Amino acid sequence: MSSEDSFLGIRCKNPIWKNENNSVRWGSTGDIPIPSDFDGDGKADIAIYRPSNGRWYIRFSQGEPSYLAPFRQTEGGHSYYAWGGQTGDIPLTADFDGDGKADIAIYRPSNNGWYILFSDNEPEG
Ligand SMILES: [Ca+2]
Ligand SMILES: [Ca+2]
Repeated sequence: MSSEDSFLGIRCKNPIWKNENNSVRWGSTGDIPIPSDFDGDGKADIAIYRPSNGRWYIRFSQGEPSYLAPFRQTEGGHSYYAWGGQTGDIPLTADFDGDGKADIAIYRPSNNGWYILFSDNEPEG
């Protein structure tokens, strides 16, 4: 593939495919891919949710948004955000607060609960 090959049918000058297989390694067995635009730059960010430990691993297209920074944890050199993690939790993303940035959420079927990490929790000032 050339540097201008298409991604999902859209011509792009800077494709995300990086290695010799024209792919990016992001995730592991059992992970759920759930891309969304978390940083609000208009480009979807590669993200996976790991059901076994409730961790979200996100590769931002622009950079870590400030609303997620306080939730960042690191283990083994990998940054993640802990949200969910109970057996049966269903990860999902949507812009619930309408600020243009995807919000991280979990739906918990056992109690019909929605747990949403709103992106408009930006620090004041
Ligand atoms: Ca983005
Ligand atoms: Ca939002």
